[in-house]
Amino acid sequence: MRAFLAIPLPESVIDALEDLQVDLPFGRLVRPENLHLTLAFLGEEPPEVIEAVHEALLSFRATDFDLELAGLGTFGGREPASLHIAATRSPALRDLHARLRNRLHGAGLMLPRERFAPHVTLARFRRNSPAADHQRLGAFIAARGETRLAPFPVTHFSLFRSILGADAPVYDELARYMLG
Ligand code: 2AM
Repeated sequence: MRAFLAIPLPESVIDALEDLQVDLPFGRLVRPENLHLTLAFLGEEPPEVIEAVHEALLSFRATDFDLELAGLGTFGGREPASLHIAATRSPALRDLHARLRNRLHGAGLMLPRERFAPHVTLARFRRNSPAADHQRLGAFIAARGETRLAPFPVTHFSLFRSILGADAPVYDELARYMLG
């Protein structure tokens, strides 16, 4: 089972992100129901491992906090693979991520060592996109890159199953873990 832990977004934030996506010049837009901020990608694991993670998270405690999304960026270097809006760094978010990592480790799941770059992916791009598309994306980021959304309270995070399809992935919320 392919699974991940993520913060779902409130309707008001999804609306604002959709407004931003409308003006994107190219790329595959992430559907509104799929917009989220990943805390930990668990990967493809047997159901027993995901069950163990769930058990370990039932007693997980963390305080609630406000999250701000601000600033557009890309991943993939010179050949961008995706466009995202970043989460403003906050001690609460960093702490939540670090403590989750520890808890997952305790449940037998070692996450790869990589820098936590919290973000919400807005669009994905084909490999070998024409240079003109890169220019249009650059212009979009130059125009809208400073976008800053109103902070919103994070009250919970969720365990999602991801089912990959020919088209967009389908994310099922399997469990919800309250903060605060
Ligand atoms: P992304 O949006 O930056 O691609 C489900 O795939 C979620 O897990 C996405 O938010 C995705 O981030 C994230 N994720 C992190 N690492 C991943 C990986 N190695 N493979 C697929 N998804 C990953």
